[in-house]
Amino acid sequence: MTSRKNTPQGFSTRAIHHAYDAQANEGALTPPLHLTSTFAFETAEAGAEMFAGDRPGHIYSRISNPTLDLLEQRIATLEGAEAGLALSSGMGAVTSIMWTLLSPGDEVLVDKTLYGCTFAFMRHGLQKFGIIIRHVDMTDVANLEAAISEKTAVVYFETPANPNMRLVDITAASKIAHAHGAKVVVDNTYATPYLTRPIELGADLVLHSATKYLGGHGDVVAGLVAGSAELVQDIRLIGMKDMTGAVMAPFNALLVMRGIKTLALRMERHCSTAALIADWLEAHPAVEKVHYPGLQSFEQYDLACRQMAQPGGMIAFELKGGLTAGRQMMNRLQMIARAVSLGDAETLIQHPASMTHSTYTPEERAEHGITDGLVRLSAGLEEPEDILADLDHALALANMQAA
Ligand code: 7XF
Repeated sequence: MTSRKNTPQGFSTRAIHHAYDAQANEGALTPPLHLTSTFAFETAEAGAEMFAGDRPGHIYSRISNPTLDLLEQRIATLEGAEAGLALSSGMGAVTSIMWTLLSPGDEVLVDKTLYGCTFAFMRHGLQKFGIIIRHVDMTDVANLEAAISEKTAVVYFETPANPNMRLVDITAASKIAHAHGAKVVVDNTYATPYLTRPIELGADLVLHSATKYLGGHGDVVAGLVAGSAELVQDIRLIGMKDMTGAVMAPFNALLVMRGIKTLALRMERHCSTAALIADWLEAHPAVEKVHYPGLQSFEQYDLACRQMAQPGGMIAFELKGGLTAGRQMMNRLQMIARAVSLGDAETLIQHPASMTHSTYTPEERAEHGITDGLVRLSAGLEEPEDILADLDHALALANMQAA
């Protein structure tokens, strides 16, 4: 037998074991919860050296904590990055990154479609402080090439984008950004590192709403960042420590680590169920259009095949009867929850125009491709036939109206 000693461990093995030694922790199989705000210094000099950055160790839990440290190492290995950072929420991650990277006068190029609160932060938050925000349709990287200039400090996008599933070619966008000295920040919440690893494709920073697939059970609000050790350290010590204070609680780090242990298994099921639902919806007479990267009708199907290991668990669709039919359908559902968020065990459905993306004005939504009739579904882990049965029952009314 050949020795497997130096073989890099696979995704799930690292998701379960990386950087933790039970024997160094009294044999505890699961990592200890370091429920402490502060850390005692051995001597006054040792404390001073830690504050000066000349000695490793924990000072205070707004800077670092051993429980968070383990989660940070796990997201780093799964994303193929040097370092990770745990934050209180996805928005804590977005804001801590941007406050760290930007100065007044800098320009940020953001994709056309962003999650509602990210959009609000960019447009109404950052812009108030003299940062220039320009939206670019990055589904065609030629638009990015045409828009970028020496003023561009950051290129920011989600892929797939919330809520309409548009994709951005990470490799091509990173090449263009780097040729102009800009940093690339990718929100990888929808894909997770199981399906897409932006750092390996050239991005500088990846962020997650770990509230979603990484936590996976709808019981925690959390954020994660991964990137180079230098950038992540800046975000920790500038953005998170001094500007947002968006620190993750140690207990939440344990919940996210527990979720990550089963990420691969859950993503397999989310993806296979979503593919079934997308096919079923596309064939339904009441359905106008389905946006799912696994469908051959998806405009960026080729890019999806290149960039995503599988097409993911999120589906957006439009009914022939528009908003009215969508609301009727949602109200007739018996098992599927009418709820925002995504990536939970429960199948969730929501209406972006009046919920997650109500931070856009109607004009902005029209301009950014978020139609009033768009419905978003997060495929859960229930038996696929039960999800289809619920949709079938709920769509019967819409079907009658469309006929
Ligand atoms: O601060 P959060 O953990 O809620 O994460 C913010 C966030 C960042 N990026 C993406 C792609 C997201 O989807 C989110 C949160 N989205 C939820 C949703 O779309 O349902 C929030 C419910 S209003």
